[in-house]
Amino acid sequence: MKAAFSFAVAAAVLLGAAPASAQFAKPEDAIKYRQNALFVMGQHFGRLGAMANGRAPFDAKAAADNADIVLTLSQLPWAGFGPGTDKAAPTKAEPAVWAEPAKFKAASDKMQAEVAKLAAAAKTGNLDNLKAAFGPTAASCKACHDDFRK
Ligand code: ASC
Repeated sequence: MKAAFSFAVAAAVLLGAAPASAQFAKPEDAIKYRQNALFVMGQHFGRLGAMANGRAPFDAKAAADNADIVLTLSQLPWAGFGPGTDKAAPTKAEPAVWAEPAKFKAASDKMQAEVAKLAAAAKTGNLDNLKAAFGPTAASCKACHDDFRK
């Protein structure tokens, strides 16, 4: 039992340390994965934006639900930017993603931090809180796109 547990922990540690590309059968799959995660995230983020900007009526439950979806999705794309996924399929990702990994990680961390605040704001059920958190989150999306997306 103890040995089996140790083995499981060791396997988990090894898997965690493996390159992100190892999670995908082919580099094209990693590209598709990150693009689709970002696309779905954009759809749900857009619904929040419509409420924050008065283009759609504020619905507190929908806002909280959409923000939670964005929060989950915000954690996914990064595994799809592993080694060898820079040009295996059409992509708008700039070479800087792989040339400046620390800067890219900082940008993705910043976005996830803003999204976490957005989700907390949405849970308050207060439109003003949603509005206040939406702008900085959109700015964190844009900052990453400016530097890392064609
Ligand atoms: C969106 C979306 C993005 C961001 C970005 C913010 O709704 O799909 O990528 O907002 O445009 O500047």
